[in-house]
Amino acid sequence: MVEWTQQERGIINSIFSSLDYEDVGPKALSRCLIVYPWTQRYFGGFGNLYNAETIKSNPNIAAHGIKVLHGLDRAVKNMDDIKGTYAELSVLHSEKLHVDPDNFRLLADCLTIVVAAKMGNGFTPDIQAAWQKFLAVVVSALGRQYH
Ligand code: HEG
Repeated sequence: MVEWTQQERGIINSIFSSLDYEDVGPKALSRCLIVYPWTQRYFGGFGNLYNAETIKSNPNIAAHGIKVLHGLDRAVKNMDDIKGTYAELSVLHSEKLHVDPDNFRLLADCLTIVVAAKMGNGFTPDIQAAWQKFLAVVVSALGRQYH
């Protein structure tokens, strides 16, 4: 089981409490689709993904980016059982959506880059460490139900 220090809990809660979901969610997902174009295959029904500009202005992608971020709220609220919290979501991504679990890390990395860019100097090594630990646990939990 993952152990969290009070400092780590504080950092994760404080990042999420000031997170601009409407800005960060779309930016992170569109960055993932642009930087790793093979991830576009899961979004065939989302409309125009022809190039970086159309991806960035695609309202379905924006909405889904926000939805994914809200999906992370559940992990923040259940930091001591992220695995259990995501059991169902992991099954959905595996069995129904057939999302390659490697992609969770790619999206997590894009999210880190977007958050770091927004926080600037505030994204200290301590904050980065807690943030990346949190995302690593999320990525692992989402990949748990694959077999
Ligand atoms: Mg996934 C649906 C969360 C990574 C592709 N994703 C969803 C949903 C949530 C979610 C909450 C809605 C589930 C529902 O309708 O019950 N996704 C989520 C998280 C992360 C993640 C928290 C990782 C941080 N998803 C992810 C990645 C891909 C992907 C990396 C593909 C590259 N997700 C995906 C697709 C759907 C969801 C295609 C269905 C979208 C739809 O048809 O509306």
